[in-house]
Amino acid sequence: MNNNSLRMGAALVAAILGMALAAPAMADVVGSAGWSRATAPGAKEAVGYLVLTNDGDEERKLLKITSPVSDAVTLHRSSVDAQGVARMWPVGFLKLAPGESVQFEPNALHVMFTDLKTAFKAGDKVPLILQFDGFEKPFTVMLEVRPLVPEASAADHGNHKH
Ligand SMILES: [Cu+2]
Repeated sequence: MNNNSLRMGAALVAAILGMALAAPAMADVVGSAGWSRATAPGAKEAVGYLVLTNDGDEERKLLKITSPVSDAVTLHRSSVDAQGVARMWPVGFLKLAPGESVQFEPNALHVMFTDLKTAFKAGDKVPLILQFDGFEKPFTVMLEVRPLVPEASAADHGNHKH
């Protein structure tokens, strides 16, 4: 290989890399209607709700969920049984089929912030950063913090034990 072919090889590699990097981001998963609840004094946990919709034609898997307000952001599901006892368990990952929309809500699927770095106050906007497979970059959904209401804690958390 002489210098010229080396240079051409390097140029070709750069072109291929450039094409990969320039591939359009597939913005086919959309997050909307994000909200949360103000935290009680001293509380180290908070909840988050939103709607995720897969507008694309491929299944998308939620790989990672993070937020600057907490180092521990996980997905939970909760339900209330026939005896009125609320239970909650972690959900490892979430898949969205093409066209599928998933609604997070109290007593069902929710985002759980644990070990909060800062209290949530009504009117705050909390960023939730979601990374789906097939996306080069994560995207952010803002959660609008609603006031804490007396009955909310039970509805949001049930008998939540971490
Ligand atoms: Cu939870």
